[in-house]
Amino acid sequence: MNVCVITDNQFIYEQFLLILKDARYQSESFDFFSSPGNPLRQEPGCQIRPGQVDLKQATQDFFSRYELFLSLHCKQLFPPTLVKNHRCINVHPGFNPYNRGWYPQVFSILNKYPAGVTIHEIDEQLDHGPVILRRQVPVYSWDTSLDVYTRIQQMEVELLKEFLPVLLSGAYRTFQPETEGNVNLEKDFKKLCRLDPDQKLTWQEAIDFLRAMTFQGYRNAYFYDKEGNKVFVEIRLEKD
Ligand code: 0FX
Repeated sequence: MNVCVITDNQFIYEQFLLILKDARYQSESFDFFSSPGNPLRQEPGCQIRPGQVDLKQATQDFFSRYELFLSLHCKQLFPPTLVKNHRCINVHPGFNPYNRGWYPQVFSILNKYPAGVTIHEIDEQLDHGPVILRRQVPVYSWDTSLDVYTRIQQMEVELLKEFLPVLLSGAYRTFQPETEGNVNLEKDFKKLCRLDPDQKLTWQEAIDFLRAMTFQGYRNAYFYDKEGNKVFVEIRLEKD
């Protein structure tokens, strides 16, 4: 079977290549793409050369080459012609229907909705279609966004390892999530980043806010001091 894998996430890409080394997948054909402007690093010694695809510009001819489209953190919304006429599956780093959209674990730390992984068929709305499977991951009081995200990525890899044969064959039942849930966009995250030094919070709210925004390698939360300096803030938590 011909599978089109579209991913903008280097870690998931590399892990997926490892999964595909299993003998069960040797007779299947996987093509890899990322979104324009976001090239994947080619793995040393790996024959697979990832391409880039702009799904808005892609032709019917391109779509008809594949029997399955797999989004492993693809940053593009799949167009209606694609999702209506082809089987499309999304691996999403959130527990649908809660905090669909951008950076789910950040919002789960803040609003206490479940965090986890959802593998679902793609429809025209963001992280919305019928659920094939989903798993929750715990969020501890000492977790930062990075800690929860790392747990989520491990869970994504575990689920792909276990269920890829079923995803490929289509031998699964789906269910509709219990509610429409809620969606967060990139702009919602960006808005959160700017702290208001005069905002009144409890300690618990302040700690939860800062740990939701702490992800080593990214400068997220910031404030402007009286002199106009922009100052980034993160938190370190240590469980006894
Ligand atoms: O690939 P991904 O983990 O996932 C994102 C969306 O959250 C997801 O819902 C969507 N399906 C997918 C296509 O794109 O995103 P990322 O690799 O850009 O970021 C990973 C984490 O890094 C994120 O959860 C929080 C953290 N991060 C990222 C950026 C860019 C920050 O804390 N600050 C940032 O500025």
